[in-house]
Order: sequence, then C-alpha cells, then structure tokens
Amino acid sequence: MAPTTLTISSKNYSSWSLRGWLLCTMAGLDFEEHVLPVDDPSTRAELLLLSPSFLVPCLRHDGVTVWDTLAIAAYLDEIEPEAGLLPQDVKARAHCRAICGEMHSGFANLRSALPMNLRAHYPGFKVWAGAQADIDRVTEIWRECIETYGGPYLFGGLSMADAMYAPVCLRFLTYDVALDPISKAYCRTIAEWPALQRWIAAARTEPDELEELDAEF
Ligand SMILES: N[C@@H](CCC(=O)N[C@@H](CS)C(=O)NCC(=O)O)C(=O)O
Repeated sequence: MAPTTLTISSKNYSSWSLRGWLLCTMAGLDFEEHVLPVDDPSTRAELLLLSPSFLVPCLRHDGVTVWDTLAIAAYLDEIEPEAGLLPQDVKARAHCRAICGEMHSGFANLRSALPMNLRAHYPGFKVWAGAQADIDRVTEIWRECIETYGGPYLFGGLSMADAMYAPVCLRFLTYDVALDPISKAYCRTIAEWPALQRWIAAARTEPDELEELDAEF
C-alpha cells in the first residue's frame, strides 16, 4: 500500500495546513508530511498534481485523495471513529459540525486582518471594526461551548472543533487580542497542546523572508 501522505505548505503561515495536520495527528494516522516549498515557482504545478483544488492540506490514504479540511475531518472520523474527532452525544455532534462549518466558511475579515504568523508577536496591534466583529463571534462560540460542555476544550475533550479553531487561538496570541477570561484561558490551553507545540517548534525552523505570504494565508 502506498504511504499515507499529507500535503501541506508553510508551518509558519498556513493555517489550513495546521488544521489538517492536527486532525491527522488526532486520528492517530501514521502519515508522512509532504511539505511544499512556498517560495518555489514550480510549487503550483506540483500542487495541481497532488491536490485537485490547488490548495493544501490534501490527504492521500489507502488509495483515496481527500482535499479540503472539512472533508478530511469527515473522512478521518469515518475511518477512525474511536479517535473522538466528533463528540459522542448526537446534539453535541451537530453543534460541533456547525461551529466547524462556521470556521470553514466564515471569518474572512479576521483571516485577512490577522494572518497566521507563528514567529511574530505584535503587542498592542490595532484591530479594525470588521475583524473585531469576527473576534466577538468567535469568542461567543467558545464561551457557549465551554459553558455548555465544561471545557477545557470546546466539547470537553479534544475534538475536530479544537483543530479548526487552533490557528485562531494562535492569531489572538500573536496579535495580542484583548479577550474575556474564558477565551483567554482557552487560547492558553490550545497553545499548550503537545501536538501544536511540535508544529510551532517546526515552524520556527522554517526560513524567514516570506512577508508577501502574510496577506495570503
Ligand atoms: N477551504 C480550503 C482552504 C485551503 C486553503 O486556502 N489553503 C491555502 C493555504 S492555508 C493554500 O493552499 N494556498 C495555496 C495557493 O494559494 O497556492 C480547506 O478547507 O482546506
């Protein structure tokens, strides 16, 4: 059988790569990382061969190619149901899918104004109104989950929702975003997640000099 691979790009800048990687790690998948060099002109041609959407992450497992992070999450939940990517309770599962979908399709202002950049820190960063509205909605989602399911993660134990929102936690820390106590504690909990710590350590070893990517990822 061909090896299981996850195609990703920059660990410092690519928030969707991070989500896909966390999901595969949570599912306990034995996978090889296929890291595309983001500053290489041949990358797009290579990416088209590997991912029909041109986008990362893209999972290849057991003869199946799955691109798009939500599809990867659903596939992993089907092949590794014991991993608990979705909560047990049917209502909690629906809630989890809903907030994962909201992250997947929304928060464009937050994503463009506060791009993921794990090596950076901007104390006192000025957040404009459009991004603040997204921040308010994200933290409302988090508070509701933590009050309903008791924390420390969004649905009690780790779930796919934590993988979907992990890059947002890291953005809030990078850009020094003012948060309510529950959201602040959640960001700290996610930042201490051992798998995420491994990803951040690897991001720190990537080359600098990719400023143009700040606006795109
Ligand atoms: N909806 C997609 C979004 C993936 C995405 O936007 N990936 C970015 C990196 S974070 C990408 O592959 N960009 C490559 C390019 O634009 O060439 C998903 O859920 O996976």
